[in-house]
Amino acid sequence: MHVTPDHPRYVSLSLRERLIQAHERGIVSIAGLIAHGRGEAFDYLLGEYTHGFAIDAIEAMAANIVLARHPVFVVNGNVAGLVAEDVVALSRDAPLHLEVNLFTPSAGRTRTIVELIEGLGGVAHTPEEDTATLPGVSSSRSSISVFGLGSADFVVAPLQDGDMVHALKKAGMKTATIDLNPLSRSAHDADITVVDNITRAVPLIRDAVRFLKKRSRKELEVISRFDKEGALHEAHRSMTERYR
Ligand code: PTJ
Repeated sequence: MHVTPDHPRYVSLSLRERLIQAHERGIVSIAGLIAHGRGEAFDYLLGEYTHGFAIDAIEAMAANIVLARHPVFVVNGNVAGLVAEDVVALSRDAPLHLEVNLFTPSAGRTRTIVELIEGLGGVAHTPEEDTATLPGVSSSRSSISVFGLGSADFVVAPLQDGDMVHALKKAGMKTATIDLNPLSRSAHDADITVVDNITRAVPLIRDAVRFLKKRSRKELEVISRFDKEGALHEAHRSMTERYR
């Protein structure tokens, strides 16, 4: 479908088109297309812009990335389909590790996503290089890389179905997520939740990381603290107000 910039829903329709094309290239699953529709509905309620509560979360996430010994960003089909370039750029700037971990398991899709990342100049871990097990996650997703998630002290796991963030926390890792749904399990389980569209959030995380790298450890420790309950409350409030 060709969408022209003068269409009133240009940005939203372009994202949809990007995801459909990524599905056709074997990156995004069918379930991923459904998940995107759910995200669109929440984004509509948010007014499709980045709120102050998301900016606060982005700054806290960026400070944690800079402070971490071994930060890891989890890439699934939707993340790769929507923001592969930005995520690779972030992984080089921070630096942080990327690990491909899929909800709907498929060796072929994992390989396609790894090739996409490598084509953009990035590197991605997969469990195939050396496997560890993450207890509490259903299916083959419990297989993680020893050098990626298996060594992580801070994990950014965006657009997750629910048990991943919970399991990472149980394994003792500090976690962050990006999720347009402030009611989701992941949004509540993560230490830091960015309620925003990942397409808007990742470029801002990259800017924040670049800026915060110049700050002292003491300053970073202050910025890294985050009032998650307050942020989720603000997200609920702004959605309800817009709905009214
Ligand atoms: O590629 P795979 O196999 O790993 O599958 C990935 C999906 C996303 C299909 C899988 O993790 C899944 O089923 O997720 P859920 O349970 O649908 O949850 C995804 C969450 O991401 C929902 O709360 C959505 O509202 C949210 N979401 C969807 N699109 C965006 C989003 N959040 C931020 N930005 C988006 N663009």
